[in-house]
Amino acid sequence: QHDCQVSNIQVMQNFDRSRYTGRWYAVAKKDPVGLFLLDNVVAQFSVDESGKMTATAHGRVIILNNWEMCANMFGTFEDTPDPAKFKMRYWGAASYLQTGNDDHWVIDTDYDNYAIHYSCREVDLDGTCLDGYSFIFSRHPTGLRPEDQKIVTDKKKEICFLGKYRRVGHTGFCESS
Ligand code: AZE
Repeated sequence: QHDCQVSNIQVMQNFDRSRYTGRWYAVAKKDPVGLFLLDNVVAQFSVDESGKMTATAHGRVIILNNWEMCANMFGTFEDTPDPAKFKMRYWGAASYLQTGNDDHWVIDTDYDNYAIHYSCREVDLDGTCLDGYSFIFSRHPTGLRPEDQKIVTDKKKEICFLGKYRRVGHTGFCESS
């Protein structure tokens, strides 16, 4: 059940995007290769009048060698045949921030407490993920509830990212923007 093949990764069944809306605090992340959000990552998901999912996110970044700032990011989601798998086009409020088009999969969520996100940017020749990232989100800025921790650990294992996460701190760095 976990051979680490990206194509075999199980995602959330019957994903309900409207229940997923609102604020999510990143509590842990697995980084991709290259520049990435460092900490203070908060995402806000919405569903517009036409039913399309959109999101904003902010987080601390360091760009141009040593410039620390809060990155304000936007994302739009393209649906796929699987309701929990999206293509996310994203860009920054400022032009020098990153743009991209990544997979955005919801692996598991209870909508009220935790969510596990997964994105593989590059699949290796053997079908495993060569370059990917993942966020563990909580509805609570204080972190995951103890009862959700085992579920999250099991899912990290299933997506073959166990041991690759770092805790995401929240110091209020991005709260003024
Ligand atoms: C995500 C939540 C949904 C909205 C967005 C997300 C991802 C954002 C990035 C941002 C990277 C910025 C960098 C700037 C220098 C998944 C958190 C947009 C990947 C590296």
